[in-house]
Amino acid sequence: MTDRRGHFISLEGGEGAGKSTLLAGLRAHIAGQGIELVQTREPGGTPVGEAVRAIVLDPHARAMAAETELLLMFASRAQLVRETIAPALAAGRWVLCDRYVDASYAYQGAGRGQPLERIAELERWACAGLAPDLTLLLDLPVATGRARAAGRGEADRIETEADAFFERVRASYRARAAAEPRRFRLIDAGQSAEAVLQAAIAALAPLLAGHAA
Ligand code: Z5A
Repeated sequence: MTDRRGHFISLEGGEGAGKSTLLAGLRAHIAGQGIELVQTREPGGTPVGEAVRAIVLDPHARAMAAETELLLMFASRAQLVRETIAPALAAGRWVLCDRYVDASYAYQGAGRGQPLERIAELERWACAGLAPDLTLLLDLPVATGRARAAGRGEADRIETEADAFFERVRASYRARAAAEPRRFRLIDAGQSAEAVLQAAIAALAPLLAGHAA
C-alpha cells in the first residue's frame, strides 16, 4: 500500500483528553484550506469496524480475554486500512483518525501486558505499512481526564479499569512520543480547548505548507 498522495494524521491520548473536541476544530481548519478530508475512528470507522467496536467496548463483556481484545482491535484496524484509509490517501485526501495503532501498544501492550513483539507482528500484517505522517498526543494527568469523562453515562468496558491501568497507558504513550519525535507532537491537554487547537494547528503547519507548495 504505497500509493499515497494525501496525509494521514492520528490523534491519541487517554480518556477525556479532548480528542473529540480537538477533532471538530482541526477538521474545520484543514477543510478551510481546501483539502478534502476523511475523519474516522478506531475501533470502528467502517460497518465491520463499528460492529467490532460494539463487541470490544461492551461493558457487559467482562469475560473478554486480553488476547481477544487485542485481535478485535486489529480486526477493526485491518478493515479500516483497506476500506477507508488507504483508498482515501491514494485519492489525495487527508485522513484524520481518532486513535490508531499506538493505542494498541498503549492499552493492550502496556495496559494489559500483551507482548510488544506480538503487537508489532499484528501491525505488520494488519496495517500493511500504513503509518501516520503525524500523531498528535494529547497528554493529561489520568485523574483530570477521568474527571472530565465522568458523568457521560455508562462507562465502556475499558473505561472501568483502575487508575493504575491508565497510568501505564499514559506512560507508554509518552515513551512512544519520546522515541519517535519526528512523527509525534505531544500537546499539553490541560490547556484550554482553544490553546490545544492552536498547538495542533502549529504542528500541522509543515504538512499544510507542503500541500500549498
Ligand atoms: N482502544 C484500545 O484499547 N486499543 C486500541 O487499539 C484502540 C482503542 C484503537 C475507545 O476509544 C476505547 O478504545 C478507549 C481506548 C480503546 N478506551 N478507553 N478509555 P475512544 O477514543 O472512542 O474513547 P475515549 O478515549 O474514552 O475518548 P473520550 O473519553 O471520548 O475522550 P476524548 O474524545 O479524548 O475527549 P472529549 O470528548 O473531547 O472531551 C471530554 C470532556 O472534556 C468533554 O466534556 C469536553 O467538553 C471536555 N474538554 C475537552 N477538551 C477540554 C479542555 N481543553 N479543557 C477542559 N475541558 C475539555
